[in-house]
Amino acid sequence: MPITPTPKIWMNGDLVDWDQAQVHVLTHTLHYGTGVFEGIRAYETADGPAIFRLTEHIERLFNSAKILGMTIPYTVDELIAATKATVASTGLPACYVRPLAYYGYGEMGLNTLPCQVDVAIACWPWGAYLGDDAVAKGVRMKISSWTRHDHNTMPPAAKTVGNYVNSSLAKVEALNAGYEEAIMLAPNGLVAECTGENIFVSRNGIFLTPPISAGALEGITQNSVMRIAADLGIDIRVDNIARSDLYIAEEAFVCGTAAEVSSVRSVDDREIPCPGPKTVAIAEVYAKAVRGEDPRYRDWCELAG
Ligand code: PPE
Repeated sequence: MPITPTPKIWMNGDLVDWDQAQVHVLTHTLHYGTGVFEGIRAYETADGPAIFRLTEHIERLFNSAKILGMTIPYTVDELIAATKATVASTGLPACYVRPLAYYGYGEMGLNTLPCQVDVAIACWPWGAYLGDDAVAKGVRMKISSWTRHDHNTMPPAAKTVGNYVNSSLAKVEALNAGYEEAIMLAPNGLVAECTGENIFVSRNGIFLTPPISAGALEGITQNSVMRIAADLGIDIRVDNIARSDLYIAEEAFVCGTAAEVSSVRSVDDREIPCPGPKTVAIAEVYAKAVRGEDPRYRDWCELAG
């Protein structure tokens, strides 16, 4: 998806002009994938742009860094303030936000211990991630031939830059095969997640979403959707899902910051009733919650200004 520039990018403490936010080609992370990142959305609200669950996203960035063994040279509060300043500097009512902590220029080789840690935060307008009207139309999905990382290979719970080679392989394979998104299985064959979303499947009236132990990222949208569903009286649980559960699901959806809530229309050409009534109900409340329109979830919206 093409990027539309915004005026400023935050780099190591300063808001610099978009075109000046450059790195050297010998930046360590560019060679070895040794970075951590986040994906956050700011939504238009009556009180100005509000960044959805910003604190949890920045906390997860620090957890990813901890798993990688990287020390970010800022505090959580400093990066929360920096993210708010960056969003405010765009002048946009809504945008996507990408914080990235990476090993910078100055060291080569696999030893990251002497490397300098740089941090950047960029924003740009980003529309529908899995196509317009993804709740009503639904997404055609394919089980990937690529396996999600094993916990002792590349910890899937950390949002590290290098982890996304696996996601890109799966995404491109699915697109080339005529599908819109891929579902990744863990090394033990159970369902893990999608290339950039968590997955929920309804079986026998109960929605299930795979646990971190199955190779899923601890999704902040996943967490939000579980609270919303529970408040709607929908039975929703974290539990393992087998591939066959997908084929005979009563309804299914995927969710993530970029994708929001998107229905699943089919998996490996097995049709799933779409859009499912519970999916629609959850998506409607989620759309209101992120825009500060539901008082029950107002504390999830952190104003940029
Ligand atoms: N799993 C993966 C692998 C993943 O990348 C994401 C977010 C999620 C689950 C959902 O997590 P959360 O956003 O906290 O609900 N994917 C981000 C990156 C997308 C991209 O193309 O870049 C996102 O949605 O921002």
